[in-house]
Amino acid sequence: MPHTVYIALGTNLGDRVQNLQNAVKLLKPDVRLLDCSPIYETPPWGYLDQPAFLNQVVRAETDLDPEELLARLKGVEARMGRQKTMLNGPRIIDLDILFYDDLVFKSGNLSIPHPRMAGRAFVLVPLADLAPDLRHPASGQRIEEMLAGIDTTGIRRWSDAAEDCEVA
Ligand code: PH2
Ligand code: MG
Ligand code: MG
Repeated sequence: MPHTVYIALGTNLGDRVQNLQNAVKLLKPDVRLLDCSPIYETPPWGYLDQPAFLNQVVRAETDLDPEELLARLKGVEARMGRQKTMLNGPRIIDLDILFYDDLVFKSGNLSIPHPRMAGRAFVLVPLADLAPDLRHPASGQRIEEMLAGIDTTGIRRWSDAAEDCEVA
């Protein structure tokens, strides 16, 4: 049985729309796209002195296990030329696993669900478009509820829903 996963994409260098599209293409065929959120432009979070991001969330299915999926995401980041810079700094592409079925999992280098998604409007806004009723498997909160208390100042929709989402 394939696993349903949610992946957050972020980029703030170069041709940002192209970066999002390339990342999704490079994930195939191991990671098959089911649906995409609209793209949002979001103010930088964590480290402020850098360009605005484009963020998107996709739902996909895969037969990879969580560690294999992480390795696959890191491989795509590397192929796209991502350089190791500072924490929360500028990047061509960042690919993060948000959810993997309703798995709660922690190893040395991977935590699922993504441990820092709760406070991050740039993740929760697109995720709420895609899956408002999805429940966080540890807290039981729906995504819409997680978003309710969050400051979304400066976030604006960049593209209409999933215009570039080529579902497999
Ligand atoms: N990613 C970060 C740090 N800050 N800010 C925005 N707006 N979007 C991101 O994807 C982002 C960020 C680290 O992964
Ligand atoms: Mg990230
Ligand atoms: Mg990351």
